[in-house]
Amino acid sequence: MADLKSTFLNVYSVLKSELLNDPAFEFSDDARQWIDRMLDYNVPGGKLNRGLSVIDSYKLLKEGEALTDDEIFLASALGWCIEWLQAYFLVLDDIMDNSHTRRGQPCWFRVPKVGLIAANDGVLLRNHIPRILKNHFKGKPYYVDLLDLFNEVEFQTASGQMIDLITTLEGEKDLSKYTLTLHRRIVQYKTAYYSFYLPVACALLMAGENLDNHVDVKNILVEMGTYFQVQDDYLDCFGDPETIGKIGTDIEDFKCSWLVVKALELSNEQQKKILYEHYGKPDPANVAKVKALYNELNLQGVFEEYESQSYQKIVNSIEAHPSKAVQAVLKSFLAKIYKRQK
Ligand code: GPP
Ligand code: MG
Ligand code: MG
Ligand code: MG
Repeated sequence: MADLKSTFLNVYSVLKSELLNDPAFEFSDDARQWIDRMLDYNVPGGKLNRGLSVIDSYKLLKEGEALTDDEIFLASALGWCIEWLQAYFLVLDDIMDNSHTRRGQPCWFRVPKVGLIAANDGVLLRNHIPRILKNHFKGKPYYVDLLDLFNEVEFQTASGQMIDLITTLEGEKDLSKYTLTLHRRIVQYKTAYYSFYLPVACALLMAGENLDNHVDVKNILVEMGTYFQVQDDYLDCFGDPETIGKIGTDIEDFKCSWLVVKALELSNEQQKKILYEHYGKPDPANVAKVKALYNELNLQGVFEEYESQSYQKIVNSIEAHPSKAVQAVLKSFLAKIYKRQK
């Protein structure tokens, strides 16, 4: 049997071809080609961690029982719905963050002749999700719960994204409001729900579980998602752009990044002055000043300390969970991101 990733990629081709032949729209050749290229450019090129986690989690919840081909297909389709959601968020996030590259290529809106058509492509990507769900899950007892889950998580993400964006508004740039509490709130909503809770929640629904009975699992996953976004903030400045496939813009964008929050916490008055003067300006010279201060404050060391503490804390909460199968799901997810470089 082919390995999991190639099975997963085959399902992408099936789902794409269904969307390209959607009877609800009369495709011209141009339209079909546009969607085809837009999907290939934005959907399958990432690490696929979120999508693959649905299949992994479902397997672990089944505790060693062999999955049928149908179950593998369905878990993969749900995984792809999350990858579609992620593609939709990233296409729009890159416009909002004025980013340059993503997954080692220009951001979609920067591709010649795409520009702000990318905004509509984002809307289309988002609308593909309920179409995939309708095609493959309509008769299932958990269909309504799936729709509700995707809607809730999208709402949470857009709300987190809004806080992320309005804190950076021109004229209201105020570093004194950047605290760990604000940071936590932003990342919990903009990242943790869709990246961590959603894949496991999809697997739980497929396994016939009621999500109301798994609030403890949700809390652990939100903790993991917070840790993941701290890594993302760290890599934005200290990661290798070749490896992470994107060039950081958090300093220029005046983002409430974990790094600036820590820097504010650790700075003396004179160092704070440097931050107030240079943070959130587009000029590379200003960015360099901020980065030099981050080095002076040894933020790499501070991050490493955070990373091991946070990891240990999450492992402890996982091990306190009564179900061994759920523990395995959570541990497998955590192992995928611990000390990641991309
Ligand atoms: C990641 O933030 C958050 C998202 C991708 C959610 C976007 C939500 C929308 C409703 C558009 P980030 O900007 O730090 O991610 P990256 O570093 O990958 O650009
Ligand atoms: Mg962003
Ligand atoms: Mg961004
Ligand atoms: Mg980032």
